[in-house]
Amino acid sequence: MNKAYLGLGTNIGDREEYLKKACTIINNHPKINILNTSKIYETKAWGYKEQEDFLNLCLEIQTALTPEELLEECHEVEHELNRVRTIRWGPRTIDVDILFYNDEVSSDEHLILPHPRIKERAFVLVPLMDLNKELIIDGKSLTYHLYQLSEKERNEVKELTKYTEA
Ligand code: X6L
Ligand code: MG
Ligand code: MG
Repeated sequence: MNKAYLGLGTNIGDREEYLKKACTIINNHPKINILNTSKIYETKAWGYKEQEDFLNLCLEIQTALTPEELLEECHEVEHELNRVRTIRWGPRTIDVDILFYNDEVSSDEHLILPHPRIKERAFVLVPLMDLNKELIIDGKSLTYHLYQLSEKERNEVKELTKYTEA
């Protein structure tokens, strides 16, 4: 069995519902089991700034799929949840990225492992730290990479708190 980490992001419509549906589709796959789910974070958009805030979370999974098969399943989830690609880095109902697959390192242009941008993105580093504080990228810890980012970037990742009626 293989262990992998996925990153999910959404900023259209009922974002929590999209996260929930994506997790259900992923966990219903006969060759994938979700082992652990991070907290949900509300995050400011990176890349293309003029869009709604995202919800981001990460999953730790166990899978019998190869990295290529897992990537196909990630795309299948995006397809089932009606992701439409218009603006590059623009709004999406769901984005599912493979962050780590065991400790594999690959520079294949279709599937770079670990995900090449993890260390620059607080919206990935913070939820990953919920799951595994021992993960290493380029010889450094997640905490190290997080503190290389500006305080502003770190502060743009907030644990989602639910307001319930008194
Ligand atoms: C300069 C140029 C600096 C581009 C950064 C960063 C581009 C991130 C794309 C960048 C640049 C991305 C999410 C997001 C996107 C998400 C939040 C991307 C791809 N996905 N913002 N922006 N959460 N908060 O999941 O990650 S688009
Ligand atoms: Mg992404
Ligand atoms: Mg993606």
